[in-house]
Amino acid sequence: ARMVRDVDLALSENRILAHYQPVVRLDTAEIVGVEALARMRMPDGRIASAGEFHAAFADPRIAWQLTGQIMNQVARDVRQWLDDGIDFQHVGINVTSGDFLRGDLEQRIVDTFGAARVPLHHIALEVNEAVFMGGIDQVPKTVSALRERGVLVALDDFGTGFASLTHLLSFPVDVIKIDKSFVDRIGSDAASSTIVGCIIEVARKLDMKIVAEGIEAADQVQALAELGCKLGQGFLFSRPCSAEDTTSLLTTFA
Ligand code: G
Ligand code: G
Ligand code: MN
Ligand code: NA
Repeated sequence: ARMVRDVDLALSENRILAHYQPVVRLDTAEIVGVEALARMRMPDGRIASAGEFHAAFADPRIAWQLTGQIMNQVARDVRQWLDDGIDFQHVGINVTSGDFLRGDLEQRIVDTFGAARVPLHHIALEVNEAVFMGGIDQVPKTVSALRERGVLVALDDFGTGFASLTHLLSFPVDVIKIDKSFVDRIGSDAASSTIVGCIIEVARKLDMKIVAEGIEAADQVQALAELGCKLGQGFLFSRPCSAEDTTSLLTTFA
């Protein structure tokens, strides 16, 4: 309850910020996109990461306001990057089940990015496995409607929940994000490498992109590249950073 109150206040005081983590090509470290991650500026000035206030996202009203404010900032920042002539592919936006339950997520995305003249193919909706497999009717419906409009859909945290490779055939997505827990075990655990190798092979056959998450070490890059993974993100390349710092990174490395 305390957490919900803190986030609610931060929302009304414009203290919820979009930070961004680069997604890079593993062979060249060139930035191809970013993932937006919510941050809260605390009354003492410290920046709290989403993990610290994640519990508040379970309140659908909070989740919806947060998604709205993050999308508005993303629209403004992407407009700036496009105006600066920066060549990048997409920005990921995390959404949760509450965002789908309201039924107007599609319209909100169309309106927000339309108003900023941001083409929808620059937007990637990140839906985690639990939400994807949660049996909510609006999820597959909204996902396919948005894909028809050109929005990319990423299956986030792949490998942590119940999504199987079979599900991917019935619920197509554009991007699979391999969870950090697999990336951590690659190299030290032969079974994890085999599983990740299979995911990559199936994704390639289904024409889906693969992004490995939470890369912290150079030997992980090596192992992922050997398995055929082309894209990744993680502290090794860059921590999530402010819109301003992201603009500098994109200007230099995109
Ligand atoms: O950035 P951090 O590691 O603190 O994120 C923790 C969790 O919060 C991750 O699971 C991430 O997907 C989620 N998260 C971060 N930003 C957002 C957001 O804007 N909306 C939603 N729904 N989840 C977010
Ligand atoms: O659930 P989701 O995949 O959206 O969560 C992304 C979260 O992972 C972000 O909050 C981000 O801060 C965190 N993250 C990104 N890269 C790394 C990394 O290399 N190591 C660790 N420990 N966390 C990371
Ligand atoms: Mn994500
Ligand atoms: Na992710």
